[in-house]
Amino acid sequence: MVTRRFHDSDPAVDGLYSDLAEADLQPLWRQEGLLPRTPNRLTPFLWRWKTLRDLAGRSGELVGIDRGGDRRVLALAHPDLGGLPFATHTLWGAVQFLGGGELAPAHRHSPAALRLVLEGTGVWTLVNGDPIAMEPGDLVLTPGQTWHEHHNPGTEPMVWFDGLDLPLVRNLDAVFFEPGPDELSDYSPRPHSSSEQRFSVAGLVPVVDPVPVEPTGPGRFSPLLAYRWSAVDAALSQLIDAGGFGAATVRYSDPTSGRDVMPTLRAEMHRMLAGHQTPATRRVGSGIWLVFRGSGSTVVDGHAFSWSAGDILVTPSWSAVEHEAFEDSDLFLLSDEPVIEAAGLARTANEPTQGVREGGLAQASTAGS
Ligand code: 1HN
Repeated sequence: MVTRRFHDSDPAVDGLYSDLAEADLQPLWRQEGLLPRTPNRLTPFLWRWKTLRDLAGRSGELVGIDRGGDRRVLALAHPDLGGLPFATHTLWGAVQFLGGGELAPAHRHSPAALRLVLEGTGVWTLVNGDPIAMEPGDLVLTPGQTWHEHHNPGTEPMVWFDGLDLPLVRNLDAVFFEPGPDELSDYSPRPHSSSEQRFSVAGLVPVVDPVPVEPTGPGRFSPLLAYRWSAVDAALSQLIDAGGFGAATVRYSDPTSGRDVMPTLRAEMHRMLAGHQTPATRRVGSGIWLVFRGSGSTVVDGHAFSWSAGDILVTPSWSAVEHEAFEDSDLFLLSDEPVIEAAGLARTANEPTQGVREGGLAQASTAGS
């Protein structure tokens, strides 16, 4: 058969296009932007701590915890994502406010979550019945399908960062959610969670027979559910002393396998001493940088963002990212890199330093600056 070649001016082509649309079909040759040369679906964006803290505090005064979702959570809603409450295409980022005397009741869901405590003291998160104390700088995991609830027995609020893989899991249409029982759980605060009692000595993991099977399958997430700031701080100080070049990074990992804490989420703490500047690097996958301590500036694809403690910066997939610390600084990074790696999509590249030229760069987008 001979293919009849259409020209765009041919009226038959218009007929073809409307018949295709009628049949819920789209020709590849009319798609634009489906296959960009490099990832390009997001721009960098920064939220300021002052805005986040003020609005979280006002929410605490005005809105009870039982108003849907059982959590007082302000989601980072990236303006590129069409009004969705998502920080990137794969990552949820938020600040959560739990006032003195409040309880965020038990539930569980398939999306995996972690928290990094920013302010307050004395809160307990029960994870599958194990009471985990939360203090500033601590990282606490609530892996997919684990029951979790938060208790604030004190009088002062606690504010923490929530990171989840919810956008990814939602796009995979794999979200399950279950509210907990109506009865309140009873818990006795303990100096160490049972997860830390068993798994917090580096290099030593308990031998148990038979191996318990976790609800989501063995080895799918870290059995150590809390990573204490004192340990992270000490590890970073030692690395800086050993390396002698003013910067060090630790990755939070599953002590039984060395893998990431959860299948979809990577968590790291990056320390830079005052004056340190990192090379400009690109990597596939998006990231949320939370400034835990210090101040500095990050150039993302030529846009300069200045930051200080509590600010949150989103870096898109394949953007060139370059940090400079003005004071000694600690940046927490949440990324989707385990998914990128599992899918065989990982790539990195080093770029020439972009530099921050006075007035030479657009001040990039920020919320509430
Ligand atoms: C969730 O369960 C918590 O348990 C926080 O603290 C944020 C965001 C989306 C979906 C579930 C929590 C959440 C969440």
